[in-house]
Amino acid sequence: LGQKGCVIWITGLSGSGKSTVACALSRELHYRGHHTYVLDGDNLRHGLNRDLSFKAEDRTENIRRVGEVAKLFADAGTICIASLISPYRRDRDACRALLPDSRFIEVFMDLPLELCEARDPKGLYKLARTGKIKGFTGVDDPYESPVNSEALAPESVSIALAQHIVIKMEGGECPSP
Ligand code: GGZ
Repeated sequence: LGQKGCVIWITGLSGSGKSTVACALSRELHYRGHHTYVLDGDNLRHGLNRDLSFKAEDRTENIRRVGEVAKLFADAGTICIASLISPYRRDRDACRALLPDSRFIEVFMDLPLELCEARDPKGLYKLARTGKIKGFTGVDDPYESPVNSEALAPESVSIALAQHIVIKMEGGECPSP
């Protein structure tokens, strides 16, 4: 670690806490002397990916681009934290395939839809339920949960998660986060 970068890919529903964990993780790793950079799906959709919609093929292109950019950061020696819904397993696996095994860590924000919807931090689920947003993930668009992600993370354990990931990367024992 330190010289070699990697990608930490955080996937999960809208409102599951991906950005919060990405931020906490970045701080914790920074505090431990690592270079980090956060690629956040929602932010990137205002710039690099502003030409993309939420239909399936555009989501796939969104993930592909971010996967490639994340790989560039990792190649440059940075720990790149990507937080995107990334709802399709195949797309996430394609990003994983860009990096050597231990250099891609998938973190699943394993929160039930009901909880994400109850939080509804931006009021988007409400809009989706009333038909004002079409094709919203979890409502009328699919989310394929990871089957073998490296970590599960309710956001309350984000610091423990960061430690877990650092230990894993440094090749030590891996206590549960
Ligand atoms: C899902 C949507 C949609 C639809 C707008 N479906 O919680 P947020 O608001 O801040 O983050 C979500 C963000 C998703 O962007 P991603 O690039 O991560 O998505 S994907 O990986 O699927 O390409 C949400 C908002 O955009 N948003 N419309 N229809 N989320």
